[in-house]
Amino acid sequence: MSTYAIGDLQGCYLTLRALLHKIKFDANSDRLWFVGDLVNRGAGSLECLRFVKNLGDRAAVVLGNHDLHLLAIAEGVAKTKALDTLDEILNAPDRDVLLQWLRAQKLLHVDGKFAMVHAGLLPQWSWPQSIALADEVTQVLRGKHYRHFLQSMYGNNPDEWRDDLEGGERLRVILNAMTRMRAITADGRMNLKFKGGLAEMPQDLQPWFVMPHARSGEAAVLAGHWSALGLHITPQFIGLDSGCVWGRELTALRLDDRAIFQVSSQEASSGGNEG
Ligand SMILES: [Mn+2]
Repeated sequence: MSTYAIGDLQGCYLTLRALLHKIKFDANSDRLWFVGDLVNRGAGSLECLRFVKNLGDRAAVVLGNHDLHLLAIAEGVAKTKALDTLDEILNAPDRDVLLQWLRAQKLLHVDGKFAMVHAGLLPQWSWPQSIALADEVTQVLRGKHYRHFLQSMYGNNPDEWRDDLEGGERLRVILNAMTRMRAITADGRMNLKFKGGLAEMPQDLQPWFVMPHARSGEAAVLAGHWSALGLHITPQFIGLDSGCVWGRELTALRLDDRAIFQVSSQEASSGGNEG
């Protein structure tokens, strides 16, 4: 029995099947973690969503920005963007069951030596605080006012954490850090525009995960969301988005021994730009 953490699917169902074949996935005993962005940009978003949902408690999932975007479109509080490939889900006979399941997923998953979040954690947060703040958003998403939350989640401000933030601003900062952040300034402000690789990063920015901190206790943080970073492994941080939807690889990390498995994209070329 093994547990594997898998990078951003973004609808790359054919590549997911190839990766599961490569790791000899045993549906009866193995477990799969997904770093979020199950859907969008790729051609197999509906199949990805159905597959992961059907794993039941053999899967652990955290929400990504594309997953939340899907929920907002489905509720009529956001519009489909030019590159979105979400119509197949929105028109599916089982859409309500799928979307209800998706909305109930967490922002942060913690289990033993690993914690998983789609984008990142702010350096101002203690580890217990990160767990509590992720849960604040989860409870709102699972609660009766979720539609209002999905409507108010868009936007880049405030760009930094304060303990006295309340309401929509408080939830937006938590959500932006956990589902969109890549780079941060030395004084802890999120820069939500930069999407490039480390070599292109402006001098006044740094990756969120190099900030000095003790924020994840004994756990190493697993994240996705940053395809230009690619597979990135340090003792305390592992970035798993290796750009499958952009024609590169889909990655699985076996948590038991940190073995890495990769397959090349099996998708028809999307021809789009990374973003
Ligand atoms: Mn993302």
